[in-house]
Amino acid sequence: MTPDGLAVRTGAPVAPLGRRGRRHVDVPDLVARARDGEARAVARLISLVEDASPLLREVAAALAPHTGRAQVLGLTGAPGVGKSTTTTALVRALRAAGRRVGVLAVDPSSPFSGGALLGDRVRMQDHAGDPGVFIRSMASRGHLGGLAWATPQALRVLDAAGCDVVLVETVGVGQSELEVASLADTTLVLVAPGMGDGIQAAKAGILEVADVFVVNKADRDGADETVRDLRYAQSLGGRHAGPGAWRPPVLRTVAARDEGVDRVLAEVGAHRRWLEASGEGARRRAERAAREIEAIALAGLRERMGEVRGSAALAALAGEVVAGETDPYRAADRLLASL
Ligand SMILES: Nc1nc2c(ncn2[C@@H]2O[C@H](COP(=O)(O)OP(=O)(O)OP(=O)(O)O)[C@@H](O)[C@H]2O)c(=O)[nH]1
Ligand SMILES: [Mg+2]
Repeated sequence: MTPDGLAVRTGAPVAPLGRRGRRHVDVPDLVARARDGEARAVARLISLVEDASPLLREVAAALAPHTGRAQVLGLTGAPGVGKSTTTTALVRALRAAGRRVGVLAVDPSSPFSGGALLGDRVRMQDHAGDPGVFIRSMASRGHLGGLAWATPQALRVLDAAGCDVVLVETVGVGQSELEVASLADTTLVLVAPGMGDGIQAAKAGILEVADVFVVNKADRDGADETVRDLRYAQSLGGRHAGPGAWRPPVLRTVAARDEGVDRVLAEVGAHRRWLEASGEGARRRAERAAREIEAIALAGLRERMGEVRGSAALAALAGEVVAGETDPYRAADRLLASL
């Protein structure tokens, strides 16, 4: 694997992180090569996202006409539940069906892990040398916008590169993981026997984001109980209860042996058809774009606020507040208006 976390079709070594920003980048050429499916160009573009490069504005403009085609599948679940194993099995099945596949492994909890870490655990050697697979792990590298900002932009790169399906693996079931999961067209929530029952799942909020439940490690004791718990928790209501609503199926897999994976893909297909028929698909895409705009705008605001800190303008306003000439709300309004 290269330092870019890219498994396939690597050519010359990629520059270390610190030097990347200083190299000349020909954006139109890079985008054209990515669209031709050149793995190194795809990797470079995603690195620009990770580094929050100022070139992203140009990249986004160049990518825009070529996006909107990829189907995004989110995989989330507790550490060790089998997300990477399932991802690998799904990639294998999708490749067998002739689909081009992208994999993004994101770790919202460790912004400084510097990529590579998670992707390593996807059994990438299985797909090494396959030009129809892009695998990339991603961290936000401490960028102020975080992964809510970075993930959709990386998705656009993979989308424009011709991926039919992009799998997004996140670690854990915390708030930021749920946020990333909610970017997906279809979200798979993985659970394993003995790793928390359906009630815990309900508490963690994963019932709300799941479109398909996968009880992995079904070769272990307790799988039946886990399935039952999830079904019980579902029966208590939630967003899936109404008429015409999608009712998330609860499936069993043994990802380590590729068992049950075809069924998962069949349900993903059924969910996709439901998304189209119900209009929910269009709603999700609009919601995703809205969040993306919001995240970019917020990151811009934060950046400008950072410049404000310690500035003469802020000092002057602080002086007025101390002197009782204005109140902090009005001062904040004036500050915002000046940004
Ligand atoms: N018995 C059994 N073990 C499995 C199965 N699927 C995965 N495992 C094992 O469970 C362990 C964790 O699998 P991963 O795929 O790395 O799990 P993960 O959810 O990606 O883990 P993190 O990325 O660390 O959160 C590995 O040792 C796998 O071999 C399964 O169906 N049955
Ligand atoms: Mg993993």
